[in-house]
Amino acid sequence: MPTTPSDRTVFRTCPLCEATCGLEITIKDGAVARIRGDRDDVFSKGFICPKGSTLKQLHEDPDRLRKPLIKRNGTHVEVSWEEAWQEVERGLMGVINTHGRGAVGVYLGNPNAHNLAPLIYNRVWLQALGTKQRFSASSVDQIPKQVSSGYMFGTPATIAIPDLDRTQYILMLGANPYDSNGSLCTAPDFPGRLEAMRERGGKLVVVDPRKSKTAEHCDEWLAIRPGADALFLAAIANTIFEEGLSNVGDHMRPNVAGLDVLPAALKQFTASAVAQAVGIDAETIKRIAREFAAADKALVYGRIGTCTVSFGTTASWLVDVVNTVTGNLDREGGVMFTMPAAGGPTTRGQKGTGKGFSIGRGHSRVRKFPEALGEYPVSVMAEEIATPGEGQIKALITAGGNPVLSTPNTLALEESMKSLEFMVSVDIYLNETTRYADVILPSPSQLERSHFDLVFTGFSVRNVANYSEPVFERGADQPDEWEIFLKLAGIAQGMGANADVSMIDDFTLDAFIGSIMKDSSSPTNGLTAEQIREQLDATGARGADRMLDLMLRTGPYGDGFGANTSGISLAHMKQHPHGIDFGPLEPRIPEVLRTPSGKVELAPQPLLADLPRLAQSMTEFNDEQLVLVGRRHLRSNNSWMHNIEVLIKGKERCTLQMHPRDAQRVGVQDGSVARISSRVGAIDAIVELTPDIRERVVSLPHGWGHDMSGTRMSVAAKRAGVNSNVLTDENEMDPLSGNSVMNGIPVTVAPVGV
Ligand SMILES: Nc1nc2c(c(=O)[nH]1)N[C@H]1C(S)=C(S)[C@@H](COP(=O)(O)OP(=O)(O)OC[C@H]3O[C@@H](n4cnc5c(=O)[nH]c(N)nc54)[C@H](O)[C@@H]3O)O[C@H]1N2
Ligand SMILES: Nc1nc2c(c(=O)[nH]1)N[C@H]1C(S)=C(S)[C@@H](COP(=O)(O)OP(=O)(O)OC[C@H]3O[C@@H](n4cnc5c(=O)[nH]c(N)nc54)[C@H](O)[C@@H]3O)O[C@H]1N2
Ligand code: SF4
Ligand SMILES: [Mo]
Repeated sequence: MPTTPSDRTVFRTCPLCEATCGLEITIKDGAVARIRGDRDDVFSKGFICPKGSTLKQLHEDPDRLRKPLIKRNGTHVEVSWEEAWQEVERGLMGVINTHGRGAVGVYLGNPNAHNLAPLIYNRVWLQALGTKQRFSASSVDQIPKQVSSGYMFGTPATIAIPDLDRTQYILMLGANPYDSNGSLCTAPDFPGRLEAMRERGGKLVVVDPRKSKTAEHCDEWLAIRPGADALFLAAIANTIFEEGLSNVGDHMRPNVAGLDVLPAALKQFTASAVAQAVGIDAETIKRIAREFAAADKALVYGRIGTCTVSFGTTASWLVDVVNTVTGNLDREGGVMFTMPAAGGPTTRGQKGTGKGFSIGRGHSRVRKFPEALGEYPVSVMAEEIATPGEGQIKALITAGGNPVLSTPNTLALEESMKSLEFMVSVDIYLNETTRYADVILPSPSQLERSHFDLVFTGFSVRNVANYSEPVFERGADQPDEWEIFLKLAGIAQGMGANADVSMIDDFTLDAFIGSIMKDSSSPTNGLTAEQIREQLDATGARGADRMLDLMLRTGPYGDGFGANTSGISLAHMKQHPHGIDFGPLEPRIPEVLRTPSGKVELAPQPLLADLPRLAQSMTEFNDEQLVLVGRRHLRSNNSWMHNIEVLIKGKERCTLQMHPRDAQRVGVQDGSVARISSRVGAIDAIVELTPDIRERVVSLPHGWGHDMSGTRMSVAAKRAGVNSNVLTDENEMDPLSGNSVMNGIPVTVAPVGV
C-alpha cells in the first residue's frame, strides 16, 4: 500500500472502458481535487472522455457500497465482513451439501475484464466451486468473435486487431467508437485516430442501420438491414474471388489453409443474390469490394452489431476472411496481433502450433446448448434456474454483473431468480440484480486498488503496458478484491468463513510458478521454483500484484528473473507511471498460431457447415417488420454509471429512435410515448424521430430501467429510463457460439393509451 500524503498528483489508467486512457489525478487534503487526461501517457497522450473524470464522483458516491449487506426480512442491512462471510458459508454450503456443486450458478459481468484481481482469481474460486453452470456477459457480447478466432488462429484470445494508425481504408460494421471508444480494438482517442487516417487520405466506410456518430464522421455510410452483415461480407468475399482480386500476399501464402475451398463455398453469395436481404444494392457491394481490394492498406472491423445477431460467428469469421484474402492479415495497416506484456495464450506454450479450439465440452441441462469457452450462453440461465431436476441452479453468485438489465428476457430471468435458495453478489451497488442477493460483498473503490489491463493489453493497437498503484488506502476493514475471491474459494472448498486467504494465495502462486516452469518457452533464468518464489516475495507484493509480477517477468518483455537485464518487472512498471510503449504491432504469423495444422484455418468446418442457414437468410426476410437495435451513448456505460449526476443530466437519452415515415405508419409522434412489444415483453418509451435511421428499424439503448424497488441508486432512480432487455428474446441465439441476439429484434410499436 502506498502511503497517502494529502496533496499530490498521481497517474492511473481509467478502468471504465477498453480505451485505457491515462488519467492525471490531483489530490488535495486527501480527496480528489481534479482528474484530467495524462498528457504524458505513452498511449492516450492526454485524451479523456467525460466518464474518465467521474472516477471522483464514483469514489465519493454515497450510494456506493462500503460495507457488506445482508438481506433481512426483505431489506438489505449493513453487517460486518465477518458476519457476511458466515452467511455466505451457511447459504452456499447449505445448497452444495443438499443439492451438490452443480446447483451453484455463476454470472460474471463486464467490469471483471477491466479489473486485475478477478482476471487472476476468478478461475481460482470457480475451480473451487466445481460447477459447470457458468455464465458471463461474453455471451451477450464478443463470444462469436472469440469462437471464430479460435477456429481460425487456435485460441479464443488470438483476435486480429485493426492497425488503426497505419491503415488507409476501414470498412467498419456494427461499431460506433465515437460513442463507445472502441472494443476489441484498444485505442485511446479512437475518433482522433480515425480522423488522422482520413487526413492522410484514407477512407472510412461505416455499415450501420443507424447514422451513428461515427457514421456522421465517415466518407460513406451504408444503412444495412440488421443482422445481414454476414451476407454482406460473404458477397464482398465472393466479388473479390469472382473478379480475381484475391491475393493473400507472399508472407501469408505458406501459412493459410482452406483458401482452395472458399471460393466455391461462398459462390452462391453474389452481390446481386444478397442485395435485397442486405438492403444495400449490388453495385455498391461490388464497388466496396473492389475499393477494399485495391486499397494499399485496408481492414475490416466488426463489433457489437456484427456479434449480437444470429450470424454473429459467421460475420466475425468473414471479417477475417476478407482481411486475409486481400493480403491484410498480419501486415502493417491491416489487422495484426498484439504482443501482451503479461503474456497469455498467444505467447505461452509451444509457438506456431497447438491443440486448436473447439466447443461443446458438455451441454446445458435444459436446452442442451454446447459449452463455449468454459461457459453456457446466458440466454439459458433463467431456464437453468427455473427448471426442476438434477442439476437445477439453486444458488447464484454474480460478480460485477447486472444480468437483470443486461441479458435477454428480463422478466423471465427475474421470475426465476425469485426461486433461488441463496444468492451472493460481489458488487459496488445495490441495484436491479443485487437486490435479489442474500449477501452483497462490496469491492473496494476503483481508486483503492491497483490496476493493470491484463485483457486489453492483448487487444491494443500498439504494444503497451501501464500499471497503476492504488490512489487511496482501503477503509479499515475493507478487504482487497483478491482477498474476497480467495475467501470465496476457501469457503467453497469447505474451509469455512475463517479460511486463510494468504495461505490460499501462496498455494495459488506456487501452482502458477509450477506451470510456468513446465513451459520451456518461459524465461526463468534457470532458477528453481523456490528461488522464483523468493524473488517475488522479496518485493513485498502479495495477491494480484505478486501474480502480475510473475506474469510480467516471464512475459515477452520480461526480465526473466535476470535472463534479460533490460526486461520489465512490476518494480520496473512502477517507475513508469505513464506506461511503457513497446512500439507498433509487428507481424506474428506463424509464431502466434495455435492451430493443429500450424496454419490460419480460413475455412473451418463448423462455419462451412452453417452456410446453408446463411443462404436461407437470403430469402427469409420481412420488409414490413419493424426491428429493434441498440445503441450506446458516450456519457453512459452499460447499466452502471447512471448514478453519477454529471453524466446523467441533460437531455433524455433513453428514447426510441425512429424514422418519421415509420412513425406515421404506426401513428406515433415525436416526444410521445409509444408501447414497444416483442414476443417476450412490452415497454413504454419516448419517441424521438430522426431521418438518420434505416426505415423499419428502431433503436433503444440498453442498461436502463432503474425504477425497480429495493435498489439503492438514488440518482439513477430519478432518471430511470426503460429496460430494452424486457424485449430481447432468449430463444434467439447464434447457434455457433450461443451468443444472444440483441440486435434485430422483431417488435411492434403503437401509441400508448389508444
Ligand atoms: N440489449 C442489449 N443488451 C446488452 C448489450 C447491447 O448492446 N444491447 N450489450 C451487452 C454487453 S456488450 C455487455 S458487456 C453487457 C454487460 O453486462 P453486465 O456486465 O451484466 O452489466 P454491466 O452493466 O456492465 O454491470 C456491471 C455491474 O458491475 C458492478 N461493478 C462496477 N464496477 C465494479 C467493480 O469494480 N467490482 C465489482 N465487483 N462490481 C462492479 C456494477 O455495479 C454492475 O452491477 O451488457 C450486454 N447487454
Ligand atoms: N459510452 C459507452 N462506451 C462503451 C459502453 C457503453 O455502454 N457506453 N460499453 C462498452 C462495451 S461493454 C462494449 S462491448 C463496447 C461496444 O462498442 P461498439 O461495438 O462500438 O458498440 P455500439 O456503440 O453499441 O455500436 C454498435 C453499432 O451497431 C449498430 N448496429 C446494430 N445492429 C446492427 C447490425 O445488425 N449490423 C450493423 N452493421 N450494425 C448494427 C448500432 O446501430 C450501433 O451504432 O462499448 C464499450 N464502451
Ligand atoms: S474513453 Fe474509456 S478509458 Fe478513456 S476516459 Fe473515457 S471511459 Fe475512461
Ligand atoms: Mo460489452
